[in-house]
Amino acid sequence: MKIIVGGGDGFCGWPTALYLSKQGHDVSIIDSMVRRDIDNELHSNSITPIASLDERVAKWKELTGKDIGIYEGDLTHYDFLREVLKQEMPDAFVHFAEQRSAPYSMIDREHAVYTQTNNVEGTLNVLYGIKEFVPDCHLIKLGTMGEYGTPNIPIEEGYIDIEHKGRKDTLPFPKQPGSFYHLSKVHDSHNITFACKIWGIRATDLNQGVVYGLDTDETKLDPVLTNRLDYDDVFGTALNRFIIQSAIGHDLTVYGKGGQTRGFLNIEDTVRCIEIAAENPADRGEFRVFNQFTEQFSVGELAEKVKKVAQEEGYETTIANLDNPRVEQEEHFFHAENTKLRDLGLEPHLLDDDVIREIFNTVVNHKDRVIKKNVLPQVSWK
Ligand code: UPG
Repeated sequence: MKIIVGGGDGFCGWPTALYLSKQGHDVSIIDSMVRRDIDNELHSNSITPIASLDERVAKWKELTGKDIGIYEGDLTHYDFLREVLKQEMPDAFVHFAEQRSAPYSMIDREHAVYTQTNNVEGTLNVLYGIKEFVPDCHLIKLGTMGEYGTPNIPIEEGYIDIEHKGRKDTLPFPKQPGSFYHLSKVHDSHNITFACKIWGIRATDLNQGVVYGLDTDETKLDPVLTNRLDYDDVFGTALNRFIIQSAIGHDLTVYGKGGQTRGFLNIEDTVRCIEIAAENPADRGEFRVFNQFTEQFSVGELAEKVKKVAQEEGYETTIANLDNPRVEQEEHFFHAENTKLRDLGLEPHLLDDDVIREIFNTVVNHKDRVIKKNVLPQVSWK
C-alpha cells in the first residue's frame, strides 16, 4: 500500500514509518519539524540524541534498501497538502501530525489557541484533501483515550447503546476531556464523523492510551534511527518520565494521590496497531473507533513498579506525591473496552519488570543529557 505518515518525525510517527516500510509498504512522511522547534522554545530535548530526518531516512535506505519519501511542510497549508496528495495518491493517510501535549496546550491562551487551530485545521484540511483527490483513501487518525475522561461507567469503543424514554439508539460515547489538547481531539472526532457521513470518507479513529518505551526492532538497528524520548514536564508522559527520574536520582513525580488510572501501551504495539488498521480499512462512509491500549494502571502503581526495578538495579528511589498541577480526579472508577484491535490480531507486549529494566538501561546511558530544571511540573491547569 501507499501510505503517508503525517508527523512521521515524531515519537510515534517515526517508528511507525519504519515499521510500515519494513512490512513492504511504500511510505512517505509529512512533517513540519515543529516538534524540534518546540524543543528550542521550551529549552528542552530528547534524552536520546536524535538525527535529522534526512539522516534517518538515508540510514534506513543504506541498511534496508528501502526508500521513505519526505515532504517537509504543514498540514494547515492546504496548497502544500494538496500537492502531496496529488503526487502520492495514498491508499492510507496515518495522521499523527498534531500538537500532542496536554500541558503544552495549558501553558496560556496562545498555546491553547495554537493547539486547537493546528490540530483542528490540519485534520479538516486532510478531510478536504481526501474528498477532493483521493476519496477512497483510508484516514487513520490518532485520537486519544483522554477524549472520554473518567466517567463512572465502563468506556466503550467509540459508541454506546442507549435506551432513553423508551427509545433506543447507538450514539457517540460521551466525551469529557481534561485539557485543551484533549478537547482538540474531540473536535477532530466530530469533524471526521461528519465528513464520513456527508462525503462517504472511510476513517478509523485510534483512541490511543499513554505510550511508553522508545525502541522498536527497527529503531534499534542503528543509533541514527534512534527514537526521541521525552522526560520533561510538558512532553514527557507518566511511565517514561518515572523511569528517567529514577535513573537520574530524582523523586518520582506522582501528581496528587496517584489513583489516576489510564490505558497504556508499548510503542511496539502502537506500530502494529497502525498496520492492523491499515490492512483492515473502514468501509466507505464508516467512522470506526478503536481504543488503542493494552493494559490499564494507576500512576501510583506505575511509580511502584519503577521503584522496584530501579532498586534492583541499585538506584535508591523515592515516590513523591506532588500537589497536582492538573485538574483531574485522583481516585475514580476506570474500565475501558479494548477488544477490537485484539480481534483483528494484536498480540500485546505487556508491561513487566524486564520491559521497565530495558528502558531503564537505555536511559541510564544518556542521563547526562537531562536538563534537571525541566523535570518538575511547571504548567498549571488553574
Ligand atoms: N502524571 C503524573 N506524573 C507525571 C506525569 C503525569 O502523575 O509526572 C499523571 C497525570 O496527572 C495524568 C496521567 O499521569 O493523570 C497521564 O498523564 P500523561 O502521561 O502526561 O499523559 P496525557 O496527558 O494523558 O497525554 C499522553 C500524550 C497524549 C495522548 C495521551 C493518551 O501526551 O498525546 O493523547 O497520553 O492518553
